[in-house]
Amino acid sequence: MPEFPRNYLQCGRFRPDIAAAALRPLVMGILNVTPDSFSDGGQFASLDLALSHAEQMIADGVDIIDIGGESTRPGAPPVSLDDELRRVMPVVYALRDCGKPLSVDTRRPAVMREVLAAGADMINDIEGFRDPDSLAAVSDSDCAICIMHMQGEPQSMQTAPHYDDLFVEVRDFLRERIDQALAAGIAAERICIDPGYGFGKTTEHNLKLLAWQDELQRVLGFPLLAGLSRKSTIGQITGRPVEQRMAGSIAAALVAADHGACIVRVHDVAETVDALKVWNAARLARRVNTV
Ligand code: 7PJ
Repeated sequence: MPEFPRNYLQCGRFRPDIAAAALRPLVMGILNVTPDSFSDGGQFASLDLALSHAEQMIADGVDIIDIGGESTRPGAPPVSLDDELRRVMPVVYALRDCGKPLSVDTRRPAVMREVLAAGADMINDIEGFRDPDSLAAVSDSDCAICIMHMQGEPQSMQTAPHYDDLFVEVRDFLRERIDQALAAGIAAERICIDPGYGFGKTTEHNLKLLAWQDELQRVLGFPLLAGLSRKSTIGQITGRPVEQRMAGSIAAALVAADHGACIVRVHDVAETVDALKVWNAARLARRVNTV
């Protein structure tokens, strides 16, 4: 078990436990806010859909809700600042008292500031807070931050990912961003890290990183978040389209848990929570040799 700055993650109004040997990883549920239609009817429909999805995730045992208003899938078209705010803000306002920490998946400092003012508890930035203004946007709050590694840009990152030394490059990038965050006054207990599965990585890169994940977490000393749910690596291994990747994604979440992940980011909350409960019960029994 790695040594973390604290046995909890400081996450805005919440302090979820991490790093206790008896715990399963926290489950972060992905709440994608669907693009607004131009009519008001469409806007309300997409908000309603997002809220009922969130309610279902809460009933299913989600630990953190990750709200995203910008698709960062490889090749996805860019979303304007106004559109991102229009998608995300109503969801943050509607869910702020839902009892679960709210994370927002965004790369824009302006969005970070708005959602934190509205009560968000965590900022999940796939760029690892490389925008010079992004650390300033989060430093005055006590939100958690997830620092993710990405090679290249979403538009082109999957074209020909290449590393001279995968582990060293991901580790050094994360270490540099952690140091910048600490220098900006962000307390260590607010930080978690993410190898960024699928972000400028082939299936082989992803599988190697997954195998090295515990080592990455141990040498950097910060809790690790793993996001493999429905990604193309699952598709490549199983031969399944994105709508049929649940079983593969659950298997990936269990492997990530086995390799020490403190948080898993998933679409299928109920199924992943059940799978992790079984994994955890079996794992804990394995430690007890007196029965
Ligand atoms: C991730 C993410 C991930 C973190 C996305 C998708 C693409 N944030 N946002 N880690 N992936 N921290 O879900 O397929 O892996 S968007």
